Amino acid sequence: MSDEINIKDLPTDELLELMQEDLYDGYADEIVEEVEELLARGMEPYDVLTKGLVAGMDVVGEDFRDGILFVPEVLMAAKAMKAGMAILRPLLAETGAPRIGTIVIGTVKGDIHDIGKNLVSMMWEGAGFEVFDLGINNSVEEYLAAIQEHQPDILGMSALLTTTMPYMRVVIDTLKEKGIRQDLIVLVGGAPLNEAFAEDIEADAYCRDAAVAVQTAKKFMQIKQGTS
Ligand code: B1M
Repeated sequence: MSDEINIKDLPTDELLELMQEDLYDGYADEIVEEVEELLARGMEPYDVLTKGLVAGMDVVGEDFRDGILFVPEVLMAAKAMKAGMAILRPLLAETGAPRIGTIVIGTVKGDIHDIGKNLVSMMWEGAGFEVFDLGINNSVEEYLAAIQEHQPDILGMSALLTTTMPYMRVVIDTLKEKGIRQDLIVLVGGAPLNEAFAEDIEADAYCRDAAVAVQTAKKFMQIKQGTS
C-alpha cells in the first residue's frame, strides 16, 4: 500500500494512520521507513512507539479476538512491530543516566508473547535500570538461576494468557520456600492481569503498561534505598 504513497508528502496524523494499517498488514519494511520518517520529523521515540506501533497492535488484538485475523497474520504484525521497535530501542535507552537498579524479567512458562515485555525492558533501560531479559517460556528454575547470577533488585514477570498467569504464583511461592522472597521486589504485568490478581499472588505490584512499570520500579527503588 505505502509503495504507491510518498510518505514524505503525508501529514503526520495520516502517516500515523498509514503506519497502523501497515502494521496490521505486517509490512515490516514500510514500518521501518515510517518510523524513520516520524523520527526525522522530530517526533519523540516514545510517541512513535505508542501512537504508531502500539496503537496498530491494539487493532490487531481486537481483530484477533473477533476471529478476523489468525495466528499467521498476527505473527506478521508482530514481526513488523519488532522491526519498528529495533529502531526505537537504542533511542529509548540512551539517557546516559547512572544505573539505578538491576532487573531480571521474563515471560512465564507456557507463554511465548514477548512484545509487551520487550517494550517494558526497553523503557526500564531508558529509565536507567540494568535489565537482564530472559525471553519467553521461563520455568521457575530459569528465574531462580537468573536471580542467583544477577542478584537483581527487581524480578519482573509477564503473562498474556489466562492459562499462564497462574504460573506467577508458582514462582513467587518458590521464592518464599527458598527464603528469598523478601530480597526481591516482584512486579508483574500483562493484559489479562489486574491489581487484585497481583495482590492475591503476593507480588509487590501490578504494572498496567510500560510507563507504569517505569514509575513503579523507580518508586520501589526509592523506598529500598530510603530516598523516598
Ligand atoms: Co496471542 N493471544 N496467542 N499471540 N496475542 C492474545 C494475548 C489474546 C488476548 C488475543 C485475543 O484473543 N484477543 C489471546 C489470549 C486470550 C486469553 O488468554 N484470555 C491470545 C491467544 C489465545 C493466543 C494463542 C493461544 C492463539 C492460538 O494459538 N490459538 C497463542 C498462544 C501461544 C503461547 O503463548 N503459548 C497466541 C499466539 C500469539 C502470536 C505468537 C501469534 C503473537 C505473539 C507474538 C510475540 O509476542 N512475539 C500473539 C499476539 C501478538 C497477541 C496479541 C494480538 C497482541 C499482544 C501484544 O503484543 N500486544 C494479543 C491481543 C491483545 O493483547 N490485545 C494476543 C502489544 C503489547 C505492547 O501489549 O503485551 O499487553 P501487552 O504489553 C503491555 C502491558 O500488558 C504491559 O506493558 C506492555 C506495554 O505497555 N506488560 C507488562 C506486559 N508485560 C509486562 C510485564 C511487566 C509489566 C508490564 O513486568 C513488570
